[in-house]
Amino acid sequence: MLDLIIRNGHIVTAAEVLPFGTELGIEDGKIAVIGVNLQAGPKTEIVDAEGGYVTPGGVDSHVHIEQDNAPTGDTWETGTRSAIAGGNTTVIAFATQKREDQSIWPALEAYHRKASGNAYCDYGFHLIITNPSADVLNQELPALVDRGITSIKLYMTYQPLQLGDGDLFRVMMRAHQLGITTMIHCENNDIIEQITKRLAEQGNTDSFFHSVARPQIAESEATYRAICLAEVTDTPILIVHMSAPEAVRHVNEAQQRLLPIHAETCPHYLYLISEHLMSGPDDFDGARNICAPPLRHDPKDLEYLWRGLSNGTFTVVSSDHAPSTFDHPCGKMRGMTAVEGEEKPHRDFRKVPNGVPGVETRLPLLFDRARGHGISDDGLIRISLPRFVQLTSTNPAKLYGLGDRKGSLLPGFDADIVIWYPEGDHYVSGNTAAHGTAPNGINGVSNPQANGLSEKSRTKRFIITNENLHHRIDFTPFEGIQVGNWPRWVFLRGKLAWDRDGAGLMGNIGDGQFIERKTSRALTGQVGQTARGMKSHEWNYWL
Ligand code: DUC
Ligand code: ZN
Repeated sequence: MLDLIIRNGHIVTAAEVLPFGTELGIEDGKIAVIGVNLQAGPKTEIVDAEGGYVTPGGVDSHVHIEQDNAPTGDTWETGTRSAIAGGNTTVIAFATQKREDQSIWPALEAYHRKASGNAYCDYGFHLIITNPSADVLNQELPALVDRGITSIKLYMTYQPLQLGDGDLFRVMMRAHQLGITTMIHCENNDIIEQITKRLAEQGNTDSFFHSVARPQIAESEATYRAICLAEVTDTPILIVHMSAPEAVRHVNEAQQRLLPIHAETCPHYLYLISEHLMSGPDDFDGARNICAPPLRHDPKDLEYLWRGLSNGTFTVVSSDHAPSTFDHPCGKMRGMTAVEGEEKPHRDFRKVPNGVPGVETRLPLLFDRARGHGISDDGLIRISLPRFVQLTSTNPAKLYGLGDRKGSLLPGFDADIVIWYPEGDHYVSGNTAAHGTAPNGINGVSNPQANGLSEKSRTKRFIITNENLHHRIDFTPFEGIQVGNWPRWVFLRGKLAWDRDGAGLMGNIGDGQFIERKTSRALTGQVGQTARGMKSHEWNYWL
């Protein structure tokens, strides 16, 4: 007997938009059947999608939640409720090994403790490795994989986290053996430090100069180096949050040679430019948008990334949700300090925590461009609806070892589902009358904004405003941007977790479960190739 049937929706998969009339049948939290005229039993709840699109729940595979280095950021409670309100049913966050940690386990246990019982959506962890001792690589990493953590992240910048090429090589060789995906933050730290020093000597430390300190070439050089390391160690990598066309060109070239090089970008690199880092004469507002790699200078840079989404260069769009509160002495305003005897406060981008919030806005911002393919009449580059699903859900699930249960609307998969508002002529109203059970509360979460947009929803345009978001951050970098749709209903494993026109958040804190992941699958290129200029037998001498 089906628990739930979703009718009258346009179901979008990673491959196609299914014919209108196709229905989803859900039982015990899983998708049981996809078909037409599904039979309801006496207890089956019917959801009428009213002609709206139906997509898999978002898998945001790059979010920072409650990390030690972001004291003013989101907690697991606030970060995952924001995730759900933006249509995400799974997030993959980070657990960090500190440089002094000889073992990864204490840090990992601590991150588990923070998340357990406090999440509204399902979750996993990537491990950030900063001290790749022989013990960690040989003993602990295989045990980590057995515990369902099958991806690692390495940094080429930030002194407390950065690894040199030798360590990158050693870790990547191990990743190759274990079949796990390595994420890499690619920026050349020395270039950045030298430019930053010179900028400071000339008094150029206002928020805008963050983008000058981290030029495209710093991202591009490190990206090329990471690709070379991946090539010689024959291991799949994902280059996180790419913002520089100069760097993306290296990915393109590597993919043409069928190397397993994956690329990720984020909505802030698709919508914002360095102009958004400028502060006014008396404020430090531009500091809100400080993130690394930085926002780039030219709208053409954004266009290049959109083209990369459309043509398949990028595998994943994540949010890199890494918020810090703006108006807090440990948040973004840490960079603005009063100086005795000086009329104006001193503004210093070097003291500003990097990162912006975005887990809740990722899907609406991408969905807004998910119509057709190529360039539309308004000159904007579009992606297809299936491509939207691939980038935001199916690909991250497959790449990170969730490809047998998340990220696709298929029988046997978790019933993680987003229903969007009907569009155009299909649009009926923003009410929930078609919904079987009346929502009756927010289940313990104070969420006064849940209903805030229901009137606006009738206008078919949604204006992003921080007041209506569910993180605990005092700004969004996307304030004022209009998008054409928003997740109306979100189901987590078959249970209604978000009802935008009803009570908002419907799930309970703790509904989200830690999901053990399998080893990853390369989605681009293939492993088993010999690096350029090497003969295959060379491996035998040193492997
Ligand atoms: N850059 C990072 O490297 N980490 C978090 C946020 C950011 O902008
Ligand atoms: Zn990040």
